[in-house]
Amino acid sequence: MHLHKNLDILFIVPHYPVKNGLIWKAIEYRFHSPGVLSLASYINAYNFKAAIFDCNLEQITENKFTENFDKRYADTSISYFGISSSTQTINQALRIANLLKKNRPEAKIILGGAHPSAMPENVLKNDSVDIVVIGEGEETLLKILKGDNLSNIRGIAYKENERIKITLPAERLKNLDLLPLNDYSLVPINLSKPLIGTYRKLPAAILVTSRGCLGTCTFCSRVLGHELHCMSPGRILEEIKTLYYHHNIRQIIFYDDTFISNKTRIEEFCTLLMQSGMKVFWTCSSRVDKVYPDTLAKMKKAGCHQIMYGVESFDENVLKNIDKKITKADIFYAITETKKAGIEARVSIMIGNPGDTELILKNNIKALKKLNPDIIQVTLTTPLPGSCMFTDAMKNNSLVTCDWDKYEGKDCIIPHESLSFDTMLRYYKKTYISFYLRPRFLFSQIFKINSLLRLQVLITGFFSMLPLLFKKN
Ligand code: B12
Ligand code: SF4
Repeated sequence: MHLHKNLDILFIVPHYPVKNGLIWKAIEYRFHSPGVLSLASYINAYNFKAAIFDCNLEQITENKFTENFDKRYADTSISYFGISSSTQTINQALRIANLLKKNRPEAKIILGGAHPSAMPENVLKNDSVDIVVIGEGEETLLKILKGDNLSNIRGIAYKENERIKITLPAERLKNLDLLPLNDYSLVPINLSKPLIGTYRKLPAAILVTSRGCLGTCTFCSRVLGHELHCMSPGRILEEIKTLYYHHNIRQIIFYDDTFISNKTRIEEFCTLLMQSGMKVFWTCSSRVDKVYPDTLAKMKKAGCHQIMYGVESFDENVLKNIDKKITKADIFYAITETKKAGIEARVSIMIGNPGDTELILKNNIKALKKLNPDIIQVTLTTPLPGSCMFTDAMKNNSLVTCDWDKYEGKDCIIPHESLSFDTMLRYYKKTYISFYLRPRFLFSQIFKINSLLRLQVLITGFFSMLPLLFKKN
């Protein structure tokens, strides 16, 4: 990592503390922020000096922030601080902003990322925040650093004479290949730690190769909007080459919302990766309605070993209510074909969507057992800022709390029309336990043990279930 005496901008990614309870305590993961890395690489390419202080990747908790910040940056002059935040870290991000404003009053503080993009006015109410960047940040931030008049910069919210002004939305970047390659030396990439069960080889890193999603799911916070822009297969390969040859990365976790939405792009990528001779394992996410057996076969050959599918529910009515635009038949087809191709299927399921009943939740468990994916991930429906569900709940005054620390799927945020929160929690545990602790699943896992890593996955997975069995929450 480079330490400079003068920085035009220091990006800060707050630490995301995994709270006690539910299943997350047992299965930790951490990665760099692809958005912040892209911003810093872009800004540096324009001859400004940007650095990243990624407290999440480095596991620097809030109470250790000042000590670590001073150690690195006490003698560095910094013109701008750029803090990236989700809803779950916004309270901490604002406390950090207050601290920096007090100690470095001459520096300007900019916030960006999922939460500030969804709630710019709310974030700007904090006295320490000078500017909020809404949505994709590269071009907007460059204009700020160049000193353009704020009123002429699209895609920001700022204060003028105590009043908050929001400019017109920024135009989206149409060609992601024009962005400079990510400069991975800006982050300690080797500290990345993937979720247990989602990798075959270490070290691992994440990569995002597209921006935006054409989907309209009501629970999803769409930071970069509905337009979908993708890097070309060649560009993806260039990113992987840097990770592979300069940072020794052997596992890539694609964090695109829907990596395989474009059949031609993905197939070309697979061909290029196979021709390159690099031996990398990789995983990605997809919608269930974008699955083709011939593409899956190519993906498997090129090193893909797991696909995460946003299933959410097996009930057609609930799927309609959340505007998922998929059917039960799509789900069964995608998971079956994925397994047939020799790729693991990881499935996400939600509890507490509009229309859910106890019977539906029971049927979801039955369907999961029948379909038998390799990994399931259960979440309690949480209306995240930036999602339609959140906007509707605001309009209807049905939010139980606006304490953002509670928006991590552990607390009741909107009352459900028929299920109590306790019932939802009960089904959360029941889904995990009845899926993972059934003999068929356990036996199949024992037979899959062909390496130390597999054994570790099984043991960690088993122990992560114990709190669900014995603890009240
Ligand atoms: C990769 C990813 C992760 C990674 C990395 C997170 C990170 N710090 O970036 C990991 C796996 C660690 C992660 C974890 C979580 N994530 Co996440 N994650 C994503 C994902 C899939 C892609 C983000 C991404 O890299 N996009 C590509 C880049 C280029 O875009 P970007 O990040 O938005 O960055 C651009 C702009 O936002 C802006 N920008 C961002 N930061 C800043 C800062 C400044 C100063 C400026 C000027 C601009 C700016 O410029 C960037 C470049 O254009 C998004 C979904 C999505 N499509 O956005 C969810 C998403 C961001 N995650 C989400 C959630 C809920 C979580 C978790 C809580 C999940 C969990 N239960 O554990 C945790 C907590 C994260 C945290 N640290 O707070 C939600 C956040 C919703 C919200 N309202 O806050 C999202 C939007 C998913 C969703 N659709 O609901 N996540
Ligand atoms: S849940 Fe997935 S498919 Fe739906 S809008 Fe969000 S990213 Fe797109």
